Amino acid sequence: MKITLICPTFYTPNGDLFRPAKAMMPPLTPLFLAGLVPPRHSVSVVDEAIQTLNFDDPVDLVGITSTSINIRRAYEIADEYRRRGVKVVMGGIHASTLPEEAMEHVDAVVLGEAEDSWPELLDDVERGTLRKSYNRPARESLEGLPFPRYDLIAADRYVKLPFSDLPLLPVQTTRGCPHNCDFCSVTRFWGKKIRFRPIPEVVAEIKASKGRAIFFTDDNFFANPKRTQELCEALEPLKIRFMCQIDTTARQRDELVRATARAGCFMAFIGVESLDPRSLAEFNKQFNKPDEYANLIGMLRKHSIGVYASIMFGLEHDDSHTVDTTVDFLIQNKVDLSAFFRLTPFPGTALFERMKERSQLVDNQWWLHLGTGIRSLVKYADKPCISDALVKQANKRFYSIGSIVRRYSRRHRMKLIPLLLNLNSRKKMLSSDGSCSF
Ligand code: B12
Ligand code: SF4
Repeated sequence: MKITLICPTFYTPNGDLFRPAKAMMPPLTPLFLAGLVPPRHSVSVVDEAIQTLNFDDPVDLVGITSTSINIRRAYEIADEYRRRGVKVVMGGIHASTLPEEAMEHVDAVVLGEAEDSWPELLDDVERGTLRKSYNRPARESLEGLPFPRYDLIAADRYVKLPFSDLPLLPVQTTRGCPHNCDFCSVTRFWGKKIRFRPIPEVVAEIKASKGRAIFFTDDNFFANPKRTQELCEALEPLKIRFMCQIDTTARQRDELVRATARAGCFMAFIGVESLDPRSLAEFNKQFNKPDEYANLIGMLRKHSIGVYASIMFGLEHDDSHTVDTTVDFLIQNKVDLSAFFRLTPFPGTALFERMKERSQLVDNQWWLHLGTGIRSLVKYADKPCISDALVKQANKRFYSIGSIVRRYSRRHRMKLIPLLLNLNSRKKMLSSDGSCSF
């Protein structure tokens, strides 16, 4: 069979499809699913953000991965292939959360983790016995997962960092997160219990990829300090540079941060979310302690690890003053990069249920209407929610030339990388009028 695996792009608030000249990183999901396809089939991968889909290319089966951000586009693609008589299947976090909705657009939905159901589905397609849905239990052990097919990426369409011939490559070493922040889909989907891939397999995968720049997609790279320490020791000889995602409790882990830096970490993505304890309480993220953010940032800088802060605006008490206080803090503390998001109630999360119950959703199916004029996804009884305007305000200040210069920290081990990434973010921000990136 000829199989095409697609990661759809998404609609920006301005109604355009997101299509950067170059993307930061190839999507892991289709590469990983391609790795699970038996060699008797031929398989290709399309990252629609940087590649154009040709619906006329002959194909027997199309597999689409979905999030709530790209689902509108995902359904359009599915509808178009089915109109042409091609079988289409879908999986991923959105289709798993709302399988009935997805079934309207595809021949089969794969719920949850697909290590066992995807090969089963492929056999069924060959036999002509495709079912409407597949839902095999998640594997307890992550031993023996196939390596993602990094050979299938259009490498020249991604930003290259100066120290690597290949783009930043996504690698997953764990699944699950022990926390349960109420806006996040992770714990519900992957579970609270962390499952680990064997370290030798992670090392072998990185070696086989030939990548020197890695993004560890684990939700929480520090979730199990002992294991992270071991992983870092095993990574050190590979001489890679990597980014990872950690939570703010890293402030208590100086030794681990040191080991992570030695292993090659140059940037940590951190779910800071807010400086306001009221927001953190609403998000069920009280383990974030705003009083200790500065220490954490200082500690990471001491070890030459850059900070990429993720911030969210749009709760009822957020206003333009909140943005100013937050951006002042980020500039004063020389935070290297920030992603500002509008409050987004993803279906299946506690946040979504709460806002729905309080009639605070602008649209109960906002994901189907992204890019059709919706600016903020939530509303409040006595005032409009201005999250989109707050995001714009934050982007404009944080990515102003003055701010970039003030934040530029010579102690950073990769010196030029934060500067390049800032200029890239500034370019993106200017071309999108500072709006949220989805
Ligand atoms: C790494 C990551 C990123 C990276 C992307 C890296 C990359 N290029 O690969 C970056 C940092 C760029 C990113 C950005 C964003 N992300 Co993100 N990201 C993740 C993260 C941590 C891991 C994704 C991953 O690689 N998983 C590994 C793969 C193998 O797992 P998987 O996709 O779930 O696939 C498995 C199954 O779902 C299934 N499957 C999936 N698709 C299909 C398709 C078929 C046909 C089949 C058979 C099976 C199948 O099979 C796979 C194997 O079991 C997830 C959280 C998580 N743990 O999943 C969030 C997550 C996907 N991101 C999320 C969000 C919201 C975003 C952003 C909008 C920013 C934000 N607000 O946080 C942006 C949007 C980017 C975009 N263009 O869409 C949300 C999505 C929520 C939702 N309901 O849609 C998640 C779930 C995190 C969360 N907070 O809840 N992200
Ligand atoms: S936001 Fe981060 S820390 Fe919170 S549940 Fe999601 S992955 Fe875990």
